[in-house]
Amino acid sequence: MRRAGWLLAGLLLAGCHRVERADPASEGNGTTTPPPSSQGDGRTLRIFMWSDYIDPQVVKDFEKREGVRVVIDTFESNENMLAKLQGGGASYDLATPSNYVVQTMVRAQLLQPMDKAKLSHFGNVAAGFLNPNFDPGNTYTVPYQFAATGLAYNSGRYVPPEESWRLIFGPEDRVRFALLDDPREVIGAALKYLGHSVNSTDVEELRAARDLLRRTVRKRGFESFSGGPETRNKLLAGQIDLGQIYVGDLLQGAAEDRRLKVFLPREGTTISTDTLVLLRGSPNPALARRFVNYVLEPQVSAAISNYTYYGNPNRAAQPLLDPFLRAQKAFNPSAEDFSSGRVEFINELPRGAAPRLYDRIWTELKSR
Ligand code: SPD
Repeated sequence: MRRAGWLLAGLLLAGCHRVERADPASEGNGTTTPPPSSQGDGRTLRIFMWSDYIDPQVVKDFEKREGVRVVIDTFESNENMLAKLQGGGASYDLATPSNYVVQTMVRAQLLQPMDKAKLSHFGNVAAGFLNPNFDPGNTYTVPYQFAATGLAYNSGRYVPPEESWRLIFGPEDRVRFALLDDPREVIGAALKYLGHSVNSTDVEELRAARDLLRRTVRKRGFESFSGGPETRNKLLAGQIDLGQIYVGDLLQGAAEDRRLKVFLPREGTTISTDTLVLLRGSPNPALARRFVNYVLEPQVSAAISNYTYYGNPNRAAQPLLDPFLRAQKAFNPSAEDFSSGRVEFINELPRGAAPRLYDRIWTELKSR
C-alpha cells in the first residue's frame, strides 16, 4: 500500500532509481534514450509509459528477481508516444497506449503479437477486459489500468458551485483552469458539454466543438494545456482553480492532501483503458513478456494500482486494492454511468474525414 508522500518519493527516486520521470514542464516527451550498447542484451528492459504510472518498488523488485535493469521513459499523450515511436531512433520493448490507438499502431506495424499463451497469469484478467473491441482475442494487448477523466479542484482554495463543464465552457470567465494536453480528451469534453458523443464524426457537431474550444482558450482564465501530474501540481500550488485531469492522477495527490477533489461533470465524460503492448522492434521480447506476466500477478497488479490510484483490470487483484480506491465513485463508474452515456469510452475514429478534422481542431488550438 502506498503511503509515503508522492512528492517526497518523487524527489528521492529522481536521484537514485532507474525509473525516469519526465519533467512536467517538458510536456511529456521521453526523458532518457538508453545507450545503444545495452540494447538486445537480454538484461535491459525499456518501457515507454505514461508518467506516474507505476510503483517504483514494483520495478525494483522485478530488477532484483530477474537480475536486469529497467529503464522507463515517459509521455503525456498518445500522440507524443506515437510521434516518438514512428520517428524511430528510440527502441523500446514495451509501451502503454490507450485502447483507441492500438489499431493505429497495428496498422503502422509498430506492434508484435503479445502471444498470451506465453503469459501464465493471463487468466487473472477480469472478464470485462477480455477480447476487447479494439484488440479481438487480446492478440496485441494486455489491459494495464484505466480511468475516467474529471474536473479537479483544491477545496482549500476554490469550491465549484456545480459539477459541470459549464465552469470552463460556459460564458463566465472567473476561474483559472487547465485542460489536458490531449486532443481526444479536450475535444471529447467539448462534445460532451454540447450533448454529443465523445466519438462524434458529425461535421456540424465537430465544428460546434471547435467554435466552443476557440472561445474557451481565448478566455482570460485559460492557463495551459497540461499533463495530469502537472495539473495536480498546479492545483496544489494554487496556480489554477480547476483542472481537467485523469482521475487517477488527481487521486494520487488526494491520498496525501485531502483538499484535492475531483468530480465527473454531469454532462458526461470520457474513459479509456491503457494497455501493455510489445513493440515490433523490441530488443528483448522474452524479458518484456516476463515483465508483462509479472504485472499480471495479483500482488504486483494491486501494488501498482495502490500506488498510481488508477483502475485495476485484474480480477485476482481486486481484494488487495486499497479501500480508498474502492470508495471512489469517479474511479468505479457504474453500469448506469455507461448506459446513460455519462461515462463514454473513447474509441478509435473510423478512417476518413473525421480524424483529419480532429487534427485540424487540435493544431489550431495548440497554435493559438
Ligand atoms: N499519469 C498516467 C496517465 C494515464 C492516462 N491514461 C490515458 C488517457 C487517454 N486519453
